[in-house]
Amino acid sequence: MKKVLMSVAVGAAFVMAAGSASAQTLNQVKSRGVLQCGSNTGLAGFGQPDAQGNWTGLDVDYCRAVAAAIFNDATKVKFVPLSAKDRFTALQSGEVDVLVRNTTWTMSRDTQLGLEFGPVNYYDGQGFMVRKKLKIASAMELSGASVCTQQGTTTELNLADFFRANKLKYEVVAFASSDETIKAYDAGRCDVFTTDASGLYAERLKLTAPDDHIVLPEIISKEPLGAAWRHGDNQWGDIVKWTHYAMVTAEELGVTKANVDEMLKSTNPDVKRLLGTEGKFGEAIGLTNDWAYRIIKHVGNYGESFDKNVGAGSRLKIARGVNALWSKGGLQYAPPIR
Ligand SMILES: N[C@@H](CCC(=O)N[C@@H](CS)C(=O)NCC(=O)O)C(=O)O
Repeated sequence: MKKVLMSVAVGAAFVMAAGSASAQTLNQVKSRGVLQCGSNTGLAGFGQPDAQGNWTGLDVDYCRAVAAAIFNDATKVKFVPLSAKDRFTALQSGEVDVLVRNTTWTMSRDTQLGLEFGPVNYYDGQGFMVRKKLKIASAMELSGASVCTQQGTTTELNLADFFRANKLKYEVVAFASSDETIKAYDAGRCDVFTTDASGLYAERLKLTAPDDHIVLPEIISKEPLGAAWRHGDNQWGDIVKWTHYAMVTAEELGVTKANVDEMLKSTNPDVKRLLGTEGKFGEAIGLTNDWAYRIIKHVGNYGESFDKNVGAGSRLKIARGVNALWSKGGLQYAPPIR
């Protein structure tokens, strides 16, 4: 009996310890009154500021959704632009509360940097872009090419793997920022530009003559892009995770920015649990029970954000593909809210 009580006590202490450590980021964000979100320095569709400093993008919407859930105000976000090399240090040091910056979830990043990775908000893979005039149809024809890429990315590593595995010669021309990389490619300092496929479409828009370039058919890696936060802050992690899942669930249930108020009257139990008209799911993650209502009201569901930022309603016009809902043949799948 004593033994049982002991283990209960140890269990309770553990829960409390985890609870207090975990509430740390949420408390900091609440007392600061603003979420600090690690962002791209400027990648169309994912995260970039306009001339007035208004940020847009799929990653930006994710951060806005977290802010909406906490503050009922999607504008309470400070976007902190981070280069590929600096992004993890900024998160580790506490400069940002969360990193949503087209960042690939890899085992080493997840297990060796004191970080935690969350749901994949965009399933990507690495590709290549070349000038049409080179008349190259496949990456297998790239032997001897010079390749422009960015330091501190998975891109650099995959590039080396691909050329080595296929016994192709190449020369890397690596830069610290995406601007330098794409400018060097545009200026003809390298034959090939490589990054995540989504990034190829986004960066192509910056070229002097975008139509003079083609994206080759090969996708050489898996790039699951998602959010990251500090390891150990589990409650904060729950908020970041469930924000994405709420957006996916809303899409699945047909709850949109436009109809969310109407949906408050829904008798569908799944909709009721999502919007907090039934259950205490928000309180369980340190928020209010209308947390997901706030997300949908201020930001919209996942499909709406995808279409507007990277999909049919955007300049990038990327197909939903593997980022479609699981029920439509894609990989976006949210665990049930119950
Ligand atoms: N997903 C890859 C690549 C991410 C990445 O940093 N891509 C570049 C090229 S598209 C970028 O966004 N650069 C913007 C910057 O450094 O400001 C990773 O996590 O390493």
